[in-house]
Amino acid sequence: ADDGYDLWLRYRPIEARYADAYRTAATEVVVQGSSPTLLAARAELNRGLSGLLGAAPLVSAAPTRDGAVVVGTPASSPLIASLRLPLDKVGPEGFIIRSAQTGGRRVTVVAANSDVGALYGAFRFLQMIQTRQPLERVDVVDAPKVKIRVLNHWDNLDRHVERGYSGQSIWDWWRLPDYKDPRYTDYARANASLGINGTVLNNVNAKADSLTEPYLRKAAAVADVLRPYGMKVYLSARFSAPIEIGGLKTADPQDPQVRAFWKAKADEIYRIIPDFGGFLVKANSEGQPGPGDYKRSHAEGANMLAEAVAPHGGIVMWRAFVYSHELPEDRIKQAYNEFKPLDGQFRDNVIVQVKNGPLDFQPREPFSPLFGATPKTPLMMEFQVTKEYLGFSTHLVYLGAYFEEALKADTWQKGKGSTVAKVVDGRMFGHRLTGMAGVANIGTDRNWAGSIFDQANWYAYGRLAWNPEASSRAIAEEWARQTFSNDPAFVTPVVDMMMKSRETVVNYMTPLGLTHIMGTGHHYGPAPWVSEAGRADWTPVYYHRASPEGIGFDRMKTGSNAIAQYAPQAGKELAADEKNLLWFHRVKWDDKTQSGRTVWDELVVRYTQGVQEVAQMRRTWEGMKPYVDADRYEQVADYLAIQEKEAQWWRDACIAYFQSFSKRPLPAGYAPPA
Ligand code: GCW
Repeated sequence: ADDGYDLWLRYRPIEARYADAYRTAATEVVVQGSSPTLLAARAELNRGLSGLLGAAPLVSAAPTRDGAVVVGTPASSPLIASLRLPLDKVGPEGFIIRSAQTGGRRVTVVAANSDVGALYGAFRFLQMIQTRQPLERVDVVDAPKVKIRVLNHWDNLDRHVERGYSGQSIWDWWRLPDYKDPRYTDYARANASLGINGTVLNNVNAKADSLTEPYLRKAAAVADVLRPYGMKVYLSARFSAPIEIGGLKTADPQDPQVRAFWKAKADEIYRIIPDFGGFLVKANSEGQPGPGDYKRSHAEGANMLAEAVAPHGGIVMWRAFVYSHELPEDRIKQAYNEFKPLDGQFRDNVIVQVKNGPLDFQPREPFSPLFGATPKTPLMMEFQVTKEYLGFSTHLVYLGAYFEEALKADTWQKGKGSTVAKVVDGRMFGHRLTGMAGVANIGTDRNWAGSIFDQANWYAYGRLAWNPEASSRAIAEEWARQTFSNDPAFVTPVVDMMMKSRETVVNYMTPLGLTHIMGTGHHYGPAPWVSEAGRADWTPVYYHRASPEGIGFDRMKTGSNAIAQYAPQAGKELAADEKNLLWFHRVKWDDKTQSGRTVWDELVVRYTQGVQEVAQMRRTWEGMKPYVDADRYEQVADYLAIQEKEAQWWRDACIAYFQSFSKRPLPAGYAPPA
């Protein structure tokens, strides 16, 4: 059955009418060098070309004919060294793919400065065939613009995945380290095909156990599988580990014994995993321990860990997702308030990891005001690939469009064009330590991600981590071609559908800047009426503030003044954008929106539009039946049916609830179905 296991690395035979051209262009695989990474490149080319071209390619030590594909580095390959390619342009992980002549033969060279760069190039070469690009005169020069490109698994040691909608954790801790599930290799291949170069194996809500020797040995076994594919292993560290597994009475970062614990722990980790990447830490957030428990700052906490890993070349990714309900403050202001004053206090191997928005991965949020506000502290982007607040894995929502919106946002912190992407890739303040994290949507489901279209979100995350200025439309197209079909009759409508799907989910869940009105705890369906959720900042009514007078959260000067955390021009633009209306403003039901309709009418229209758009997605998909195998076609079709039913649920529930305040009729033509 075609269950989606192969992701975008399907390598199915290409159409007969193109096959000959590609057979001529890729006759022979010549990988010069024998490191595990280069052997992985050779194996991938073998696998890919065998599938695509219908027969295994010749594998030779040196080119013997036209159409040879020569892969390697100047160090591994005398041939590549002799070509004098401009490899100084592509850094340690980039590559050049170029048509060349050597010994009177026409070849395609895949060259890099490192073996991993060559592997990335091999994947790109296969992708060019998968997407039917011409191979006659190839000249691709590419390199990642961001250094740390990591997945964050919110995977617990008992294999439950927090906010995971695709089965259990793929990390089979019980059978590790002795049994290495072959799936780890496929995971590494998929990530390497995108250039993802690291992974945090365990949940940020971490258990100290993950830092004990048995678990380190298990993590080391995973690292062994991932290493040839250029991926490093990182671990989430529980800040109170010195107490839980170190036998100490405190985890105070100023305590010499605590510092000694972390130093010794880091030394131990690097003995077991010599290329360990470093720690990810969630501290003083949602009940997690942290330096604040000892009246120490986030910088003091982060620096202690950073000092411990520094001698080994490790880093600390310290999350800025902090908030506490004890503060009387607007929750969305807290991260900025805590971290902005710490700018300049972090060690140089610390990078602060910031969610795209100041709240929590909502269908739409303005960008976090921390981006651009810390010239002395590198910030990495944290995107959520798993769709916690966007319909889990049954709703079709292409997040590439979401990620692109966040990356393109202009912070105005150094004048016009100071985009979030420029903060993330380090150009804005000249930072060399740069990064992007994606909270993984990966699990034990055969299709990895819970649905076929959720594979596109993993894919888009990886491509944007490589190049934060890439076009999400181009990425969607690449993915659709590799995953399904190159037929324009398929590609065009499906890419259009993917690109619109983000705005669609905003329409049927949280239009006009509404936010956090999902069911408390699970975050799936609508529950704007919940007024008691244990704490105010988890309560939908706290966010929408609907009343007989109006709706929305005043975050302007007259209210919480969160708007003042942005550069003035950015604040102006955000506040004027109707997409953020109820996020920044409290308005009356009869206030006019840009369409000329009242706020109430506009809400009804948007919710309805969301449902109609899902119905349209279903029709589009029905037209795709001829291009898709039955298994994958049916699953997508069934999920879209769920999505339509639930979009209707969102619409009806939210309109009925908000109408109990607005007391206004539905606009003409917008009555719910009988
Ligand atoms: O989105 C919220 C989730 C929590 C998560 C937290 C975080 C890992 O509801 O499940 O915890 O964010 O990002 O730390």
